[in-house]
Amino acid sequence: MNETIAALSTPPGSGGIAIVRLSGPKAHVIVKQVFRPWPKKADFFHLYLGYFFDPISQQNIDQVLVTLMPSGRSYTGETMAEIHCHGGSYNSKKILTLLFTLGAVVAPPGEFTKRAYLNGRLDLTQAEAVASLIKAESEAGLVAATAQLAGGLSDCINKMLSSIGQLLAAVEVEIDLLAEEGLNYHQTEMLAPLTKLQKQCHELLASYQRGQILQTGIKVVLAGRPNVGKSSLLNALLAEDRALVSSISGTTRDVISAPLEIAGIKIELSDTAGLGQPQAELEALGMARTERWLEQAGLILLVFDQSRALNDFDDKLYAKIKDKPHLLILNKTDLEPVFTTVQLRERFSYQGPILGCVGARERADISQAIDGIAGFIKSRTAVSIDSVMISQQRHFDLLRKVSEDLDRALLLVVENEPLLDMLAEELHQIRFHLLAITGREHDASEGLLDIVFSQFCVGK
Ligand SMILES: Nc1nc2c(ncn2[C@@H]2O[C@H](COP(=O)(O)OP(=O)(O)OP(=O)(O)O)[C@@H](O)[C@H]2O)c(=O)[nH]1
Ligand SMILES: [Mg+2]
Repeated sequence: MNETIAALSTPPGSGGIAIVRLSGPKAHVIVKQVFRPWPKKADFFHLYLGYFFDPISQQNIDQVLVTLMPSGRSYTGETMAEIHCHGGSYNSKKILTLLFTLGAVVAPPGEFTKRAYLNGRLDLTQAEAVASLIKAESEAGLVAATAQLAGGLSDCINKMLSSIGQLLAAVEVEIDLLAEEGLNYHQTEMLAPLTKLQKQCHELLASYQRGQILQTGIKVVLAGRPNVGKSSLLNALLAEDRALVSSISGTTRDVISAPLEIAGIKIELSDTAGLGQPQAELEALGMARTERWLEQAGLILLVFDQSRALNDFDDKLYAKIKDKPHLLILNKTDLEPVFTTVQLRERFSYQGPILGCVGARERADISQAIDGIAGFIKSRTAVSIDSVMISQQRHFDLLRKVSEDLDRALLLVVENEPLLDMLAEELHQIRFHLLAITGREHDASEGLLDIVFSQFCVGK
C-alpha cells in the first residue's frame, strides 16, 4: 500500500465538475507540483482555489479547487488530496495523466475503500455498505445501506462477540483451574447467554430476506390463464403501453419485464404468457418460459377474469404457485361477474386479499393492485428505525455457521459431564465466524488474550 493511487471519483463524461482523488504517501507532494498558487500555510480540509499547472508545457490547464487531508483523518486513512476540476472527459483525463507522470498509479476498482478497510477506517460490513449505497436504486435500499454504513450491523456483531468472549474466557479459565481445584463449572450461567445468542442469530438470519428485498428489490410476476388481462395490467401499472394487448388468446409469448417502484422498493414487474391449452408450438414455448419465471418470483400476482368461468387450468395453476408468495387479482370488474369472491376463496382455500381491478386502458383502475403490492412489501420489509438486518449472502452464510456452532455448544452445555475442551473449541469457532463477518478473523487470537487475562484477579 505504499503506492499513491489516483482516480476519477465522479462518472466519466461531461458534467459541471469532476473530482480526481489521490491517496498515498506522495499525494500532497504530487499535488504541490501541479497546483498554483500553493497556499503559504496549506491547512487540511480547506478548499483552495487556483490553477492546475502542467509542469511539462508550463501552462495552466484548468481552474480547480484543491483540498488536502492528513493520514489518519481521511476516508482511506492515508494522506489524501482531492482536485475538483471542470467536468469533461478530456480535461479530467489530462489531469489524471499528468498525475500519473508525476508518480501516482491507477487505482483499481474499490481500491480507496479497500485501503479504508485495511487501515481500520471501516470494517468489512461498512465497506460492503458503501458498495450497496452507491448501487442503491430505491429509497428503502438507500436507508438500509446507510444504516449498515453507520455501523448498525457491526455494533450488533460486536455485542455478540463480547458475550462469546466472556463465555470463552470463563471456559478457558475453568480448564486451567480444573487440574488444581476441581470442576467449578456453572451450567446455568452458560445456558442463558448461549440461548440469547442463538435467538439473536436467528433474528439476523430471518432479516436476510427483508434486507435482500430492500437492497435488490423484488421480482413480481403477473400470471394467469390467457386473455384474463395480464398485459393490460402491466401497462396500467407502468402507465405506458409496454406490452401488446389483444382480445386474441395467447397474445403474449415472451416474458416482458420492466422496472417500477412501489412503497419505496424497486420492483421488476414481468408479464408472462397465459397458462392454458396451447394452440400452437410457439404458445407452448411461451408457457414453458412462464413456468421458469414463476420459479424465481418474489411475488406472484395471479390474475382472473371475473366475466369468465373458472376451469381446471385455474386449479392447476393455483396448485403450482400456492406455496409461493402470491396475491389474487380479480380483473375485468367492469363486466358482469360469473363467480363471486367467496367462491374464489373457497375453491382455492385462499385467505389473503383479493384485489379488484380494471386493466382495460381507457377505464383502468388499479388502485387495489398497487395497495395490495405495497401491503405485501411492507409486511415483508417492516423494520423499526434501528432494527439491524443483513442483506449480503456472505453474512447469511457466516451466521448460519454461527447458528450451527451454537446448536452444538448448547448440546454440550446441557450434558451432565460437560466436555470443556470441546465446548471451548465450539466457542472459538463461533467467535471466528462472527469476526469474519466484520473482516477481523485475523484478530481471533490477539483480542482473546486480553479478554482471558482480564478474567484473572490481580496477582494470580
Ligand atoms: N372489459 C375489460 N376488458 C379488459 C380488461 N382488462 C383487459 N381487457 C381486455 O381483455 C383482452 C385481453 O387482454 P390482455 O391484457 O391482452 O390479456 P393477457 O392476459 O395478457 O392475454 P395473453 O397475453 O393472451 O395471455 C383485451 O381485449 C383487453 O382489452 C378489463 O379490466 N375490462
Ligand atoms: Mg398478454
